Amino acid sequence: MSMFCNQCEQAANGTGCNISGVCGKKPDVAALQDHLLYGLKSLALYADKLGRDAEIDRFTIEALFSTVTNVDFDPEDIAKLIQKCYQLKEKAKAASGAAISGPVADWKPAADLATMVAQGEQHGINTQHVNEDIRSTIEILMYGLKGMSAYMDHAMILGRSNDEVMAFFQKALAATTDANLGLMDFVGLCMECGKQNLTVMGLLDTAHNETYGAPVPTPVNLGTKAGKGILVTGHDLKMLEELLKQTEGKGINIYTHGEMLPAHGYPGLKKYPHLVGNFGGAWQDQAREFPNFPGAIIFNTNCIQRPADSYKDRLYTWGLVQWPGVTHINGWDFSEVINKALECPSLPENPGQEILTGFGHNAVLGVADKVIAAVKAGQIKHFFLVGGCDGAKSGRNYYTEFAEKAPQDTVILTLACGKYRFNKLEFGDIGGIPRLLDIGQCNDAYSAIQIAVALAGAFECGVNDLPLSMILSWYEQKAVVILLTLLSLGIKNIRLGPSLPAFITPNVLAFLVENFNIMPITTAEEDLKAILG
Ligand code: SF4
Ligand code: SF3
Repeated sequence: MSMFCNQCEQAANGTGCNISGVCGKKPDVAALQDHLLYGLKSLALYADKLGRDAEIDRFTIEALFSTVTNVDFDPEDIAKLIQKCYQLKEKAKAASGAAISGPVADWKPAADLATMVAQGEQHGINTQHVNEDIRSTIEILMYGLKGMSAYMDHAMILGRSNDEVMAFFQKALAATTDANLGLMDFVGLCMECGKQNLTVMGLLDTAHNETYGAPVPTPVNLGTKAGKGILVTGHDLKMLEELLKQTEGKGINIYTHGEMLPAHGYPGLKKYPHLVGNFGGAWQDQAREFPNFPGAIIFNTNCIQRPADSYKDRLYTWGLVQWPGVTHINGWDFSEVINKALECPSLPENPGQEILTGFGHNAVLGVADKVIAAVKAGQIKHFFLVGGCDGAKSGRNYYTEFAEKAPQDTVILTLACGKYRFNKLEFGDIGGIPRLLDIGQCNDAYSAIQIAVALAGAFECGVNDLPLSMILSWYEQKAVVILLTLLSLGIKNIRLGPSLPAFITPNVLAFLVENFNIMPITTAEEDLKAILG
C-alpha cells in the first residue's frame, strides 16, 4: 500500500512521504485521514447551506485537528470519525433541504475499516485538482484550515466560539470541491483564512487572559524537585489547570514540556506551588528525554512521536492525540495518570538553570514607554521575531546561530517551540529590558502582532517600516496558518526556513515572492548582514 502526504516540513526528500510517514504515520492512517477530509468536504457542502449547528461545527474542528501532523495515529479512532462525519452529513442534508448532486455530495463510507482505507486511497491530495498550481493553493488552504482548527479547539475548550469563523470553515471546505473556482479564488480564500485565524488567535488570547490572568514575566526552573512527578506536553492550559487541581496536596509535582512552558507565566496557573518547572526541550527530543523522566507523562495536543517501550506504559494521551496502545484519557478525570505517577519512582532534588517566560502583549506593552525610549535613544537598533516550530533537521541550527549572532543592541522576541534552540543562552538586557523576550506559544503570535502594531502606532509608521524582522521556522500546519495571518496583514520580507513547503509550486512561490517578498533563510551571517546592512 502506498501513500502520499506532504503537509509538513519533514516531507520525505522534500517532496512527500510515499512509503511511510517520517512522522510515523502509516499508509492506512494516511488513507483514512484523506477519507476523513473528503467526508468533511461532503459535510461542508450541506453545512454551508444549513448555517450554524453547534454539533457539526464542533465535530468539524475536532476532525480537522485530528489530521494535523503528529496528532492522531489510531486507525480505529479515525474510522469512528469518518462514520460520525457521515451521520452528520446526513443530518445536515436533511436539515438544510439542499439538493446537491455529484460524487462529493453523495459520499458514503463503507462500514468496515479495510474498505474505508481503500476508499480513502481514491481521495489523496493529488486528486484535489488537475492543475498543479490550483492544487497547491488548495493544499495551502486545507493546511491553513487544519492549523486554525487547532487554535479554535483550544478556544472552544475554554467556552469560546465565533459564528463568522465557523461559517468560513464550512465555506472554505465546500469551496475546495468547486470546479468553477480558479487560482485567484483560492489565493483569496487563503488570505481570508489568515484573516479569520487572527480572530481565532484573538479569541484564544482573550480566553487565556480572562481565565488565567495576563501572563507576567516569570522565572522557570529547568531542574527537578524531589518527589513524584507528572510531565505535561502540548498546548492546552485548561487540561493543565484541571490536573493541577486534581494533584493538589498529593505530593506530586507537575512539570511542563515543549509548548506548555509559557503556562508558568499565567497567574491562574503559577499560583499552584506544585507547578514546579520545565523539563526537556521541544517535541522532537521526546524519545531522548522521556526515558529520563521517571514519572507519568501526558500529551494534550500535538506533537506525539512513536513512543519507545521504555516509557510507553507511563504515557497517556488526552484530547485529540492518540497512539495505538497508549492509554487515552477521555474527559477530565486524571486519576489514572495520578495513580501511575504515585506508583512510579520519584524524581531527585536537582535544581537547574532558570529561564524567563511570560512576555505576552500585556507585559511588553506595559513597559512600552521604556522600549520606545530605548529605540529613540539608539540603545535598541532592531527587533527580531525569531519564532515558530522546532524540528529534527540539522538546518535548524540556523536559528541558534541567528540568535547568538544578533548584535547586543538588538532585542529578540520569540514564541512557539523553536525557542528551545536558544532559550537557555545568556542574552543580557538593554537598560533592564531583557534581550530575549518569550512571548509564549505559537498561538501567541497574536501577542507578537499586537506588540508590532503598537510599536508601529508609537512610531507613526507601518509594521513593514519598523526596525523589526521576522525570521520564522515552520514544521506543521499551525505554522502555515500563522504565516497566512501575517500575509493577510500585509507583512512583508518574512524569512522562512528551514526549507520551503513541498506543497508550494514554483509559480505559487513566485507569486508569494512578488507580493510579499517572502524569502528562504540563507545563513545567519548573511541574513543578519542583509537585514542590518
Ligand atoms: Fe510525512 Fe509530514 Fe505527512 Fe508525516 S505529516 S507523513 S512526516 S509529510
Ligand atoms: Fe511546536 Fe508542534 Fe509547531 Fe506550537 S508543538 S509550534 S511544532
